[in-house]
Amino acid sequence: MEKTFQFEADQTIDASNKLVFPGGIDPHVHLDMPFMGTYSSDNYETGTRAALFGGTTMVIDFILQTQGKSLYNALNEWKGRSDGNAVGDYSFHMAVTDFNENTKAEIKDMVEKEGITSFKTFMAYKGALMIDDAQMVGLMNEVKACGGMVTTHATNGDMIDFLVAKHKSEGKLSPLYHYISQPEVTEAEASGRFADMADYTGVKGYIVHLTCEGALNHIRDATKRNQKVYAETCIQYLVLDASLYDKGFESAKWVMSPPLREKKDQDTLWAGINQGLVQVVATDHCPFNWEQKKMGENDFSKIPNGHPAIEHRMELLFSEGVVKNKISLNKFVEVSSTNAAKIFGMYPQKGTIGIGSDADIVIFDPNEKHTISVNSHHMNVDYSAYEGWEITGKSKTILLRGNIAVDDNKLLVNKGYGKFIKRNKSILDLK
Ligand code: DUC
Ligand code: ZN
Ligand code: ZN
Repeated sequence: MEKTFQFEADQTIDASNKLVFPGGIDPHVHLDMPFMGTYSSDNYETGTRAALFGGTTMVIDFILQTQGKSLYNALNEWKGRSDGNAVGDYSFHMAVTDFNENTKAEIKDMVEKEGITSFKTFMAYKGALMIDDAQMVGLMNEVKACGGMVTTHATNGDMIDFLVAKHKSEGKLSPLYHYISQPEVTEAEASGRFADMADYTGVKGYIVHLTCEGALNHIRDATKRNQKVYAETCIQYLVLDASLYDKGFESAKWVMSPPLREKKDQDTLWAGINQGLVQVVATDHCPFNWEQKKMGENDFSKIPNGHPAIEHRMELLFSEGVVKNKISLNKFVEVSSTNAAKIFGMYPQKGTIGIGSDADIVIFDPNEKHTISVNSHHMNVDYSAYEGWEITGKSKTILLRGNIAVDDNKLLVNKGYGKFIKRNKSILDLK
């Protein structure tokens, strides 16, 4: 017999004419991250607060191991910046930048004691973050044995370094050459190589910030041999394109890696979402103030990579995706929340509305129009990458673990309310 539950609510929220969906999960953000000689400008407080205003109730940040040091050393460093500071919920991926016998011995504890079940790798950024293929295969074997997942920034670091050096030697120093130094083939090649290594080792694999047709074709090829490689794109790759690199130094606002691509890649990515090849839309939120971007005024390779988007992901995806009939409302919920919860081992605590779940809920006005601007956003960054964009649809009331966190543009919870979420192993029965 089906059970029925009856509760007397202590508070009733009128959601008539609104949509109600699970709190957004952004599994790719960089808060307070030491990177390229500076720190990303949103910390755990400002970043998770801005996320909440936009309907994202949980983020997953990246711990970066320092080469030569342990994973636990990095975990403690990241806890020092995050503990007690977040407004919204968060978790960590562990980026393994130096895989060796000592690191190998720490993987099991990360999964079983710390609830960190996904391990990020960089196939680029040689000298600081990149691991080679021998380390990659070794890490994959160990992570598979522990029941975790390996994720990757899939671009060919050596090819990119060659192109960066070439352009610099030719005196080509503007932000445009950041884009020209990372052509589609650099991402396609690395994506295919990663998929092949994941297939060989049998580990669960996930490609972060996939941007282009060439890379997506490797995901499609993997499915033909019955291998599921999960793929995430980011909101900017769906709605912005490389014509933004034609603005002189102003283009530094959109210097990120991988760079923005072509219109044809946007079409490919929307199709990839609808075909179930791309399961997640994240942000790679990594903001830098203009003074920080100016570190690369005379040399594109010194521009800190990254752009601000944590606050706008849900509303941009709704406005550009659902309102413009590129994706259905159900697909919107899957790629903005539910799939990330399943892939990263948080379902059904997160990513759904149901009895026993965390009651992370967005009440959303699908008709409200508003304009994105640096003057009204909540991110700690002094420009907007989407200045003047007109949006249809607004996150109005946001509940986090059953409490109203944001109501009509007012924050009702404090720094420290955000909780670290220990994660389980991945559930891979995505529909
Ligand atoms: N790409 C970025 O643009 N920023 C942070 C790291 C990355 O891979
Ligand atoms: Zn990356
Ligand atoms: Zn990133």
